[in-house]
Amino acid sequence: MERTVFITGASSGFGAACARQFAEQGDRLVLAARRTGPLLALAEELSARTEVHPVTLDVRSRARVREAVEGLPERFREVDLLVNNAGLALGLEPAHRADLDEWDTMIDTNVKGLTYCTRMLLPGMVARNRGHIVNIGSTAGAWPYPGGNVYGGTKAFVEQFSRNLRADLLGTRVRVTCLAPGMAETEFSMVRFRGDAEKAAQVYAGTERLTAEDVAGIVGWVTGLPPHVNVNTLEVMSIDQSWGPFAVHRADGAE
Ligand code: NDP
Ligand code: 8X3
Repeated sequence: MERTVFITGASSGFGAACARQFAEQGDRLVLAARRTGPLLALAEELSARTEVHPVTLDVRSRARVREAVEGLPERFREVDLLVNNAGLALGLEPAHRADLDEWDTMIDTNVKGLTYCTRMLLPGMVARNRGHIVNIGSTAGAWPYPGGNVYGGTKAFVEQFSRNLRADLLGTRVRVTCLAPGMAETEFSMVRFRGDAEKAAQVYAGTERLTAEDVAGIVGWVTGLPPHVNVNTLEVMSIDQSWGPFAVHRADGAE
């Protein structure tokens, strides 16, 4: 059955890869992001396969999210699947040197924006008694690392919010999944390092990292399972990523 899929952060990375994958299946697409150029290019690319409604949207604006949802053309009104993917990390500085404006941006996007999109689209799903929300969390939401401070905090919110949503939705056929990927090569690190391509490249150098297509494939799998199967939380890493030992500070500086 063809579905209507609403993807936030569709202008690059995971969001764009999800859009391409769902277009292959003929799903109708609402593609949202701030950058109109890449959105329109993607909409044009995919329009040969499916119906696409691109919408320039900053998820940090509650009013704009409401307008975007209320302004959906008739054919796109009944959203079956929301991929709450728009998000970002800014900086890797320790908390005592981090930029408070950047902390605000991460909280406003990854936490508040995600809740706005959820709250505006959920009533329709509940009324139709069908739907699926896939929230993109991160390994950073479960596993701390130096400089992860607020970014990791926002992703921990995403994971617990996802579980709490399912608690509220018990008795409905609306599914909620938190997908928590590890390191994946997208524009993510260019954004985190404020356009420093060299630093961004170092993150992935010499590794077989996850790709946006890997993540889209997992979103496709999770949402294609029989409707009574709800994947609550799913953590995924590349084979080249794992945990380290606890860090210990020693007064004598010994390793
Ligand atoms: P990208 O930077 O490639 O994509 C991020 C997307 O989010 C872009 O389309 C961007 O579009 C959009 N976005 C950012 N801010 C806003 C906003 N205020 N309103 C609307 N859209 C916004 O990175 P990824 O594809 O990697 O990131 C997608 C998600 O995956 C994020 O939530 C990220 O935290 C998460 N993630 C990434 C991992 C990785 O290693 N890459 C691992 C785990 C999770 P635009 O700039 O046009 O608005
Ligand atoms: C992105 C993965 O490890 O850079 O969420 O935080 S990480």
